[in-house]
Amino acid sequence: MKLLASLASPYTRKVRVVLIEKKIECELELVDVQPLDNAVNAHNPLGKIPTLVLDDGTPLYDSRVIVQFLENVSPISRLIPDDNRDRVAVRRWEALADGVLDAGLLVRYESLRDKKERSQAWTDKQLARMRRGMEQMVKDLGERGWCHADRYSLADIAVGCCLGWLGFRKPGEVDWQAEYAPLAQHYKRLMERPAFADTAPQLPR
Ligand SMILES: N[C@@H](CCC(=O)N[C@@H](CS)C(=O)NCC(=O)O)C(=O)O
Repeated sequence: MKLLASLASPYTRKVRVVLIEKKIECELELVDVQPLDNAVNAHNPLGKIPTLVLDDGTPLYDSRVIVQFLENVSPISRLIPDDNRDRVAVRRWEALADGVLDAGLLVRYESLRDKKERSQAWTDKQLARMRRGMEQMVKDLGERGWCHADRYSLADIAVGCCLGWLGFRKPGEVDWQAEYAPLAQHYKRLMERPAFADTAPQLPR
């Protein structure tokens, strides 16, 4: 298996953390998805990473599909519960974390446009979405040590990858560690796990 990846991509980090937790060997191929024509297009019409290419050449995307596949192929470290209500709760956490990330990425992409092409109203809308999402995370996390059912799961992985990227790229200069202290504490706890510490976001090489 080969994972088309970038060391800065938070969705790719989600897959990398799952691979490590489940002790699944996988080659990492670093790609640049910025150019219109890029190496990913041949495998994924959306031209996005992560894309996982299986040994028989079958490409899998996006990160949610890939993590489900990995969960199914290895019984080591169960990250997605079997029970329907528990599973849906974990996947809703993932949807929330990915949604905050989607908004953060839009803020970042907008900030990279020419100044006169930027829309402040658009940026503000995405920032408001990011903040509502993080407020919801704080509420849902409450006093618990883990996002769902007192055990580490894909919910924590998705939230951790989201927070790690927000700290790395700082879209909109939002200081989430100061504004949402319980999330900062949660991220600190996650970074104690080798799977997180070993995949901290890095600038593309
Ligand atoms: N929903 C997708 C999002 C993937 C995504 O947006 N990846 C970014 C990198 S972090 C990307 O490939 N962007 C390239 C582009 O938008 O052109 C997933 O979960 O895999």
